[in-house]
Amino acid sequence: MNSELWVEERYKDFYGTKFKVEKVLFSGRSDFQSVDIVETKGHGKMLLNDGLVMLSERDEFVYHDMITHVPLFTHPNPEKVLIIGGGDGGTAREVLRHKNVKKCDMVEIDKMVVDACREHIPLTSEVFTNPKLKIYIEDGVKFVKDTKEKYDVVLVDSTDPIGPAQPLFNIDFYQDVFNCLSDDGIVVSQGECPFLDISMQKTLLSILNDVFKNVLIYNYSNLTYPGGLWSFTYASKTLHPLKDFNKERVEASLLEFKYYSSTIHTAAFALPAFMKTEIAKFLK
Ligand code: AG3
Repeated sequence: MNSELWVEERYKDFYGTKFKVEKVLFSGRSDFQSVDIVETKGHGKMLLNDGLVMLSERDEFVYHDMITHVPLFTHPNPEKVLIIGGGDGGTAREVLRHKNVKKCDMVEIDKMVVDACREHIPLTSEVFTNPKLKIYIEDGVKFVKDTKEKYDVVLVDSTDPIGPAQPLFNIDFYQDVFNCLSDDGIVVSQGECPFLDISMQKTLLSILNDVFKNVLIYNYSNLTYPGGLWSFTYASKTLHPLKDFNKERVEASLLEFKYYSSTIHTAAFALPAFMKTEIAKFLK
């Protein structure tokens, strides 16, 4: 009998990725989803929500660099940042490396994710003690509807468009995001895998198109999400991520990165032909 323990992410009903597990560190079920943290053999600790891989210690830097630094180096002076989701802390950690940022609000619907990551994944959650970070355990959809605050950048660090994150892939949500952004505000959102879910990308881009002036999509490659190539959508009121990007600001920041660079920033917007063909009419 094979006593080895593996965790398998099943993506929809046709694809799976498997990781060898050394130890289960946390396993719970919240009001919203199942939350598991496992120690894997090849990828360090791994967080799964509803059986979908959210992060591994081995490659979380790719996602967190790319969701954060592309908009924060496009905006000339990002002072207020809002994260919707992101309960592991990785996005907040990268946001708060930017010296201009005075305040970062993180709105995570699921307290269990925050608590389990605080206990088991300090690599991302150590930022929770940063005084510039305020964590709201609340529904992000309601938060953006109710807030009177204006943010320079909103980062939608969500799970897939199933389960608790589903309302985040909706036009009402993005209209409220628009309203809580400053006049030169930017929103970047988790945009799924172009190989596996281009129809979801079309939906998200067409919603953004109805609301924002600039709408683009950019890619990054990662190690643990199904399909390897993943994307973020970029939408803004005024600022263009290539035309308004000043790469001197990256060098002047003196920050060091494991994935992002000023060259990657620009290159990430170069789309493979199959993506262009499929989604050209949704880009501005
Ligand atoms: N957010 C989830 C990205 C989507 C992963 N999807 C999947 N494995 N099917 C990542 C949270 C990191 N802060």
